[in-house]
Amino acid sequence: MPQPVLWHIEISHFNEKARWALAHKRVEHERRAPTPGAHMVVALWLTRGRHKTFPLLQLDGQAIADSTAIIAALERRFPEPPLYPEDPAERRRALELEEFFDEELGAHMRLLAFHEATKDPAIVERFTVDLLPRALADLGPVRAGATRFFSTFTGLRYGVKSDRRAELARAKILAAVDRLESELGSGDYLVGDRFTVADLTAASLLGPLVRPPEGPSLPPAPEGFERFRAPLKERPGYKWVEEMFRKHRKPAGASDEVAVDAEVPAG
Ligand SMILES: N[C@@H](CCC(=O)N[C@@H](CS)C(=O)NCC(=O)O)C(=O)O
Repeated sequence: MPQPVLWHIEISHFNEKARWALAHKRVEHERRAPTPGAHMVVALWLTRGRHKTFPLLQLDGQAIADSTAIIAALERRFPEPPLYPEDPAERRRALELEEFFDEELGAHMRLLAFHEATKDPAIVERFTVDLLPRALADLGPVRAGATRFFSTFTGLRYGVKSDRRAELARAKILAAVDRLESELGSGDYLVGDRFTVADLTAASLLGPLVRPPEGPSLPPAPEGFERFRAPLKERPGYKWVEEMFRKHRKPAGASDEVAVDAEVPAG
């Protein structure tokens, strides 16, 4: 069987979920990172038009989109070490928490980060340049075009310019931190006494807020985002995310990072 291939976006927290699951299970794999924007064409191509988001995992001849489906497939194919609890009631709860953080936190975190970033041209440029292939990033007109593309794309696709949506995103992130802390109580983990998919999901999706060193490398936080996160640093939920990354985010088992530009893959 060929090695699994993870198609991903380096800075993205939904993508970090899939990378973390692969690392946890020590699955050797290859990684490919097309330029964001172009990634939607790749996703549509690989899934025959069914999905347009990354992460996407090619595993045993199948193209699996969505971080939740990817973790489910990895759990079946590489059961050890498990991310799902064995006990059926605990498993249900872990999957419910995964869904809660996916639906109620993930997109809001992205929206707020982009909302604050698009107010700061220097950060947008730095961010865009990090995403471009090296040879292109050095060309002034390409940088300028890509920076404009980033602002337009995130504005149209995610509505990041809206102050009302940003306000909702702040409320949703705070509600997710509240829920995290109340679910944890005095325990170390969300479900039972072991690290599960629930912990992995909450920690990955809060990653952009906490910016732990073990997580993806991110451009400097925009000023508005920094103002939002600063008072949260003393919260138990924030410290818990730091601890999850420190204890459980093993380095990648990726054998290879293959830079892929806008080309559509074969197969
Ligand atoms: N629920 C999906 C969300 C993934 C997602 O939103 N990925 C973004 C990057 S962070 C993407 O590919 N966006 C393209 C689009 O929304 O069309 C998952 O868990 O994988």
